[in-house]
Amino acid sequence: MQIDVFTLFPDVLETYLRSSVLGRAQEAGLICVCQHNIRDFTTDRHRTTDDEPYGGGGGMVMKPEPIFAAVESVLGENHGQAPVILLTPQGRAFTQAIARQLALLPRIALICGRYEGIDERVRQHLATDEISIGDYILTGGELPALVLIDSIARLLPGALGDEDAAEKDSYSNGLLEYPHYTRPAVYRGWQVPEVLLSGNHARIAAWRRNESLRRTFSRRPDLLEKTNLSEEDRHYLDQIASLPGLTNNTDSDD
Ligand code: 9D3
Repeated sequence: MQIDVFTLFPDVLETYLRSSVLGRAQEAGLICVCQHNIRDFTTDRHRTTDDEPYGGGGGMVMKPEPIFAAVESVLGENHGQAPVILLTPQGRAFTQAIARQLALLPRIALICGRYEGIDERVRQHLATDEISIGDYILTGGELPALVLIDSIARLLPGALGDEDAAEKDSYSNGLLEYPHYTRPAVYRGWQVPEVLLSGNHARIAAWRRNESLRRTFSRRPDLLEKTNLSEEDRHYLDQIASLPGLTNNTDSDD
C-alpha cells in the first residue's frame, strides 16, 4: 500500500515512521510512506504557503495553489483512483471500521493542514474525504496522519507477527479488554487473581469475559449496545447492574 503524505513539516513524522511496527512494515514492503513538502510546490520567490483570510479576522489560511500542485503532480495518472483524505477537525470521526476499509486500498493520500485552516476550495475540489481523530484541538494534521498510518499498517497481512493475528480483531468483539497480569504472582502485596493461576482454562475464559463486560459496562456503556451478547453475558450484566453502590461510571476495583 502506498501512502502519500502532504505536509509543511515532513520531518516530524520521520522518527515514528522508522520505528517498530511501522518501520518493519515499510522494510517488508507492506507500506510505502512518501512524504511531500507542500512548500516545494510553491512558485513564488518567498515560497509562500499561507495568506490572510478574506473577510478579515485573525490567523492565516493555507493557500490552495501549492496543495493542488503537490497532490496533482504526485498522484498524476492515479488522481481519481486514490482517495485524497484531508485531516481536519471538521472531518468524520476516525474509527477502527474506517481503518479496516482504508487498509484494503492500494493507495491513499493524506493532506495535513497547519495554521488556522485551509482554503475551502481544497476541501471542495481536491479532497475526497475528511477525517478527524477526535474532539480535541491539535496544532496540525501531522499527528492525525500518523494515527491513521499506524492503525492501517498494523492491519496489513504480515505487519504483525502471526502470533498477534487474532489480537487484531480484539476491538471487533466490541468490548474493552480484560485485565492482564504477569509475574510475580504477588507484587508489593498485590495478588494476581487466583483464577489466573488455577490452570482451569474454562474458568479463566469465563473470568476474562466477565471482566471485559464489567469494565465495558462501567466505563463505556455505549459500546455494549453495539455488541453481540450471549445469554451468559446478559445474565452477568444484569447481576452487576443490580449490585448496590455500583453506579454507571465507577469501576470500583481500579
Ligand atoms: C485556532 C483555530 N481553531 C479554532 C478552534 C481551528 C483549528 C484549526 C486547525 C483547530 C485545529 C487545527 C489543527 N488541527 C488539525 O489540523 C486536525 C485535527 C485536530 O486538531 N483534532 C483532531 N483531529 C484533527 S485532524 C486535523
